[in-house]
Amino acid sequence: MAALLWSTKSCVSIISRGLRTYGTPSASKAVMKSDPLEPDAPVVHTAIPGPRSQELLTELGTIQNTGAVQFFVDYERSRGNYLADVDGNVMLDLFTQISSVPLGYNHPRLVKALLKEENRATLINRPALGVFPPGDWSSRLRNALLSVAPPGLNQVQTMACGACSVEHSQKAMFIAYQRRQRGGQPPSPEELQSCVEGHAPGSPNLSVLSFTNGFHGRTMGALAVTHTKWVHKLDFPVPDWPCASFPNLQYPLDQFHRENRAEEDRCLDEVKERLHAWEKKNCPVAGIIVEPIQSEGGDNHATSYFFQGLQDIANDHEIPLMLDEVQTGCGATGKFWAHEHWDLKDAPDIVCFSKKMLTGGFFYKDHLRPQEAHRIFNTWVGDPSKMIFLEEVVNMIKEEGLLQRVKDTGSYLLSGLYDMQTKYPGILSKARGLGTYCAIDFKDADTRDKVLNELRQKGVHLGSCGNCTIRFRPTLALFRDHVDIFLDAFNSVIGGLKS
Ligand code: PSZ
Repeated sequence: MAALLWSTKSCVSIISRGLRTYGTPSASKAVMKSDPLEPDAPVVHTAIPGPRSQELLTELGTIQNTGAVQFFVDYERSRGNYLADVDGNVMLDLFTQISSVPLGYNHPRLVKALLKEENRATLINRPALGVFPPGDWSSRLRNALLSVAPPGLNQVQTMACGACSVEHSQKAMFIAYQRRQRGGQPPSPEELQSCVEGHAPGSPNLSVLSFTNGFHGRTMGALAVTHTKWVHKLDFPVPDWPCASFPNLQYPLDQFHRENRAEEDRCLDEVKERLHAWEKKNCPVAGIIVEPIQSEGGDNHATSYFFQGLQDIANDHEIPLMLDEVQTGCGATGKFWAHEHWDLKDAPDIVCFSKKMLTGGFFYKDHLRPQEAHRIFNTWVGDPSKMIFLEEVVNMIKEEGLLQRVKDTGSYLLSGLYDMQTKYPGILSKARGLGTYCAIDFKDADTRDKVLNELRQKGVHLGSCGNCTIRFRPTLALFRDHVDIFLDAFNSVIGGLKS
């Protein structure tokens, strides 16, 4: 059954969109793919979610809230860029588990690594890495993580998930801030006692500066710097920490240079103002956190000028600049780390990762390394089994030149999106992207949601973000042929809206 499904030939015809013709893969043309067993095209038999998904939803609903569940997946039969559901539908997946599948489902390289005898103990046993690491732990860290460390950063800490990585990065900044305040002296007995009770001086009044529309995770420290939807924040107490405006730019960025420069200057001034204001409130800022491209908040970009300016401000105040690359990291922008696009004078102080990196964690500069044991710590502090797969992913990226692939496919996708917004100006706007990390806005949220649903019924799965945006978060192994399948479906859905 699975083999039959995977060999299904494309049934999508070549459609002219008036501006440009996209050829979809057909029996006569070899479909480009990184995994030979990937299907050639979507196959849809039922509505999505189908009857089996509905049944499973009812069953799961007796145990927990299922309001967010879209459909149930058959991970056994999902392959490459295609996600199979439990009703036998196969979708081109441009959202990939909220941006967290680097190579595709059941990639043969990962399956091979899974089956290797020498990996067995690492896959079965999950150690408390901070206290009982396996003998090969530092070589695994070097081969997988350090081989792709952002230039200038040579320290790394693994963690379980994105929020956990952000949370512990914040702690690293607070520890470093207080160490400097003490001028190299050890903490006083009073500090050691008062921190346990949750009072000053051991629990100091410190803050982290973040940005409007930023998203950094749902644990309490990460949530304190998250400013997206009410559903993330309602009912939770948060500290009074400073938040500055993230630039609200016009796209394409290079056509609005003057306006965008003025907007970025305004935001940078706001950052300086907030730093002073919180210093005056006796709640100084210990670090700045920002996403290279705000993702949950709506795929909001800023230019190199903004990030360079932010780094200058952080340096002037002698506080770290922490980049949350949980979603942007691992190649999707066409560089391994999104911040490599900006030509920063110096490396950022901290770079958090998770999602496509398969393990959470953060890279950091020497001066942020805690001096005492057990300061940045928990039971697992990561998972060595993820390092086996990450090493394969990193090797694949290098061997198959996937960053170049992302650039090529991404520029093709973006030009397709430009064409579509020219063709449907009342519906679509603000096509934008770096690599395949692309997005486009709709005239309103209802239209966006309707289009996402109709695309899914045609076997193309995408995600939303912000108020009225769809975002592309495909694997790094996406080819132009996949983009053609999307563009054909997109054109037909949007064309249908108009009539
Ligand atoms: O609804 C949610 O909780 C979602 S939807 C997408 C995310 C979370 N992204 C996670 C994320 C992120 O995009 C950035 C930039 N930083 C931190 C996080 C948190 O990562 P996790 O979800 O692994 O805790």
